[in-house]
Amino acid sequence: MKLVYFKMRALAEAPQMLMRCNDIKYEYVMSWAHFGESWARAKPKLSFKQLPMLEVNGQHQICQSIAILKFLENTAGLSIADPIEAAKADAILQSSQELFAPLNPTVNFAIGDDFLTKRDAMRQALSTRFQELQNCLDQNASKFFTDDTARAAEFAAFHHLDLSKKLDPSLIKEFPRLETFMSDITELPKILEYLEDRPELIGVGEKPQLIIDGVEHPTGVTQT
Ligand SMILES: N[C@@H](CCC(=O)N[C@@H](CS)C(=O)NCC(=O)O)C(=O)O
Repeated sequence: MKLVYFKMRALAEAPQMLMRCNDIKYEYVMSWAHFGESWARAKPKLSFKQLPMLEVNGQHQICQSIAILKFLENTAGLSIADPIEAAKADAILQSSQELFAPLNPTVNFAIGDDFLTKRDAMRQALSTRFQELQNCLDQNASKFFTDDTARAAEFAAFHHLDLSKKLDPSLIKEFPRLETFMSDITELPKILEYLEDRPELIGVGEKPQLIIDGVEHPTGVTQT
């Protein structure tokens, strides 16, 4: 499988965590390397004109992060048999992914006063959704949302909670159950290894860059 994306810490995180944790082999490919042209030229040819995209067997292209995560969940044999429980898990997945904007673009790209304004404007909405996610965890006695298995919903929630620490590390501290959830995720096989190996995101709010193979690159959709 090929996961095609950009220089960002955003919608490619949860799929990668799910794949690493479940021994699904994949290659992470930058859009310009995959398409052999700039993103501006490749974009109009894509079905939904955005990334990430998962390419399977060199012939199937799956776009939309939730569809990618659900496909990977199925591939890993993690589907929830009970339709009610499955639908509830999907609701949590969708609610987690709704944290994407403005959190992810702000952390990856905003600088200076723009960063500070966006950070302060989104605080309340983030806290509300964090509380809702914490309530879901409080509804059962297991480690994760459905049981003790991490699936798409868990990896998506983890990513956004983790990214919020780059926006404002104090936010998550009001939610002890979410902190326990995050620490349980990091104890899963290969996850710590993934978190330590992935490109480091530095300069948030000032000059956001990803350190890829030891080299600092500005975040974005253009080749550097
Ligand atoms: N609903 C889509 C959103 C995808 C999205 O916003 N992708 C952004 C990067 S995170 C993108 O492709 N940006 C470049 C562009 O829109 O031209 C999903 O969940 O996959």
